[in-house]
Amino acid sequence: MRGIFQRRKWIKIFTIYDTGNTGALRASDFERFAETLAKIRDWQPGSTEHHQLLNQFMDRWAHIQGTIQDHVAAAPINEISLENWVDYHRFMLDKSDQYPTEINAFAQIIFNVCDVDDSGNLDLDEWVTLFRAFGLPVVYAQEAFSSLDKNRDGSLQKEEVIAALNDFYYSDDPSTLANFMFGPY
Ligand SMILES: [Ca+2]
Ligand SMILES: [Ca+2]
Repeated sequence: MRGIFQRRKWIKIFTIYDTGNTGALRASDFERFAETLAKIRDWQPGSTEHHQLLNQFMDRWAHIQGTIQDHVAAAPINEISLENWVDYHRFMLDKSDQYPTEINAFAQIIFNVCDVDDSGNLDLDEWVTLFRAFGLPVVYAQEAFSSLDKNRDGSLQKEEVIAALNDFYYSDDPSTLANFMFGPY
C-alpha cells in the first residue's frame, strides 16, 4: 500500500496548480495561478510585487518542467501529465537534496501571498485567504488551521507551515495531522 496514500496528496497539489482544470499542467496554469493570487493582494500588472509573483511562478514552472524533462520523462514536454507529476514526486523523494527546494518554494509562495499584514506568521483569516486563493473549499480552513498550529498560539509560524508541508508531501501515514492541511484529499 505504501505510496498510494502519498499519491493522493500529490494529486491534490496537482489540482491546486491545474487552474484551467484541464487535467494537465501547462505554463498558462502557473500564470493564471499567479494572476489570481496577485488579484487577492490587489497587486496591479506593472507593479514590482506583481512582477515578482509572476516570476516566482514561472520559475516554479521552469524548474518542475525541467526536472521532469531531464529525469522523469527523458523527453521535451510542454505539459505535465498526472503520471509525470506523480513520478516527479517519487524522484524528489528519492533525492533528499531536492525536496527542500520544493517545500521551501511552496512555503515562500504561501507566505508571500497570504501573510497580508506582513507579521511573519499566518492567522486564521489569512489561512482562509489561502484556501480561497488556491480554489479550496473554505469550510475546511479552520480544521486544517488547528491541525497545523502545533504550539496552539493561534497563528501559524513559518516552521509550522514548513513542517506541515514536509508531512503533506512525504508522510505515508494516514494519521498524520498535516494530511488535512488543504482539506479533504
Ligand atoms: Ca500575518
Ligand atoms: Ca503556532
